Parts: sequence; C-alpha cells; structure tokens
Amino acid sequence: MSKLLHIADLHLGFAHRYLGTRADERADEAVRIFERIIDWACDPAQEISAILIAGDLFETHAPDSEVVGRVLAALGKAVSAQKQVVTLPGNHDEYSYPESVYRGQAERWPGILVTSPTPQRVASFDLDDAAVHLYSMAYTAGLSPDRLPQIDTQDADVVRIALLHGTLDAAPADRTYRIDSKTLRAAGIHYAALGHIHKPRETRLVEGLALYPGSPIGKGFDDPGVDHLVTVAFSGKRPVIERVPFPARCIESRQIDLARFDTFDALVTGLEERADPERIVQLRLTGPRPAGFDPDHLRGRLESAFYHLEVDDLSIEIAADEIASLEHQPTMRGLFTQLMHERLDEARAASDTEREACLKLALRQGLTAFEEVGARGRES
Ligand SMILES: [Mn+2]
Repeated sequence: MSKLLHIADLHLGFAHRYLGTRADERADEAVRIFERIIDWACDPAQEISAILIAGDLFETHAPDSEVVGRVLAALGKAVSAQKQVVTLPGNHDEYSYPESVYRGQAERWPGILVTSPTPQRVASFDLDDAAVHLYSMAYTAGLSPDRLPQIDTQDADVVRIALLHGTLDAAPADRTYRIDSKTLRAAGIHYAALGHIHKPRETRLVEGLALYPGSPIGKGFDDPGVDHLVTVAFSGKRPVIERVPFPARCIESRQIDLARFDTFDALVTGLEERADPERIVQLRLTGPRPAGFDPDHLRGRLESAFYHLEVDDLSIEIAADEIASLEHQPTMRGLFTQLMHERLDEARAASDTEREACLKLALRQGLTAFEEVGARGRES
C-alpha cells in the first residue's frame, strides 16, 4: 500500500531560549528530529511515496544557513529515493519577504516548492491505483486574498488533496489565514493536509477529512508537540489515517499538590522517584507547604534529575483548613480573606471559571505575602 506522510510546523531554527544552557543543543536536536523523520519516510518498509510539508518548516523566513543546508540535504535524499516531496511556506516562514529562504533557494529546492499566491494544481501523482491531484497556495501579502478563495477543480475521477497553511473555520477575531471548510467541501477535497494549529485536530468534509497533524517538535510547556506521525492512504477516495508512534523528547507540565506530602523530605523523595533525565518538566507546586519547604533547595536537588526543570511555586505558607477560619479574624488578613471569598462566590455564581481560578491564585498569593510580612516582622 502506498501512503503519504503529512507533516507541518517543525519551526526549525526556533531558539528554545527557555532551556537556558541547553537551548543550542535542543535547536540542533530539532533538526535531527526532522532528519530522522525523512530517514523514516525513506525506509521502503514504511511504503511512503509522498511527503507533504504544510508550512512553518522554519521558525523564520530567513533561517540560519546551516539549518537550511541540512534541510536541503534531507529533502534531496527523499527526492533521490523517488519520494514526491511538496513544501509549502507557512506564516512564520512566509513567502512574502524578498529575502525569504524559499526565494533564495527556489532553484535548488528538492521536489516541488509551492509559490503560487492563489490555489492551483501544483502536483499530480499516483498512490497505488489512485490518481492524485494536489492543490495548494503560498500566502503572499499583497497578492493572496485574505481568506482561501474558491479552488477550481474540474477533474472528476481523481483523489483531490489540498495542502494549506492557516486556520480552518477561524473565529472572526482570529487574524490568521482563514480556510473555510465550506470552500474545501465545494471543491470536493478528499483530504486537506493542513498546517498552523500545533495541536492535532481533524474535521470531516463531505467525502473526506481536513487534518492538522500537530507539531512533532515541542516549543515549550504550552506547545509540547506530538509523539506520532500522520500517514494517509486512500481506500477508493476515502482517506485512511494512521498515527505512527514517533517518540521525541517529552515536554510535560505536572501539577503537584503539596497537601499530599507531610514533610519536605517526603516531597523531594516523591519527586525523585519520578525523575527522568530525558524529560523537559515543569512542576507547578500548589496547596499548603509542608514543614521545612524550600523551593531553591528543591530545584537544586532535582535539577540533574531532568533534562530541564522549571519549578513554578504557587504554594501557600498556610494550611488549607486554616484559610476558612481566617475570614472571621479582625485583622487585615481576615478582611482580605473575607473580600476574596465574596468575590470568589460571585465568580462561581456567574460560572466564570477563568475569574475563579484567577481569584484563587490571588488569594493564595495574597495570603503568602501576609505570611512573608509577618515573618519579617517577627525577625526584626
Ligand atoms: Mn506553526
């Protein structure tokens, strides 16, 4: 069976600054992940005959020349291995710029580079018995319309694929390139290979599917990436999706409720037991602090237990069951607690969960600040 590999949003050249001294190593690793993906696709056992790159291959329109060189070499290898390679610029690596890497390297770009500012057929190839027509456009400021225009498809008995970078059915306030699923349905698209949204997502079309494969390289705790690749085969004209595990470095945000630990040592031991020197981890500490709690000491003890560790200390100095009794105290702290509880009740009554979460955090941090002022008072 012949399949295509659909990837997007690799953002090669991204600086990964949040990793501090490991930033350069991680940026290099990102390019190696891309090289590994292409090697995987070139392995005959995977039966990949086409590689579609749906935008944001690079973090910027003018990435570092070493990164560009490695990308060209990898894609060149895929073309030599008879893979149909189609590269679409995205919004991070937009084609509009005169100094765009895609303009500079157009002559020697392996396979097909999409440069048309409006949708048109950019490739035709066979996947087993199915004839495939591929439609695409590279958003170009000043030349492209501000949302995807009608795609002109007059070919009856083929599989129609659209390769596009933008937001499917975006909210009106969303300023990214807008792709309406109605437009894809009207064009009879069987598979829309999309890029731009980094979380995997799929939407049914009439006969087919529009899909974001997700970013295979995480950029941080709010954009952790995915650990699989998406391949597409066709059964008749119906796309058959397969998600193939492709492990990459895990980026993970863990919330740790300190109420579960009676002592600071128990906390450190508990976290050490779940150590993993391959992982990028954020620990969000919440709840009441155990006796002897020292976040700097915690960081020091666990630093080498992870590839990179961030400790986000949202804990409170005071036991949870004490907070409720505080509001009856005739003190500034009591009044603060009482006012915050009133506001929390209002937020809950209005089902405003975002405000509720914000107020809870403000209450915890406010009470922690009172504790700190109290501690300074006792010292002096
Ligand atoms: Mn992107």
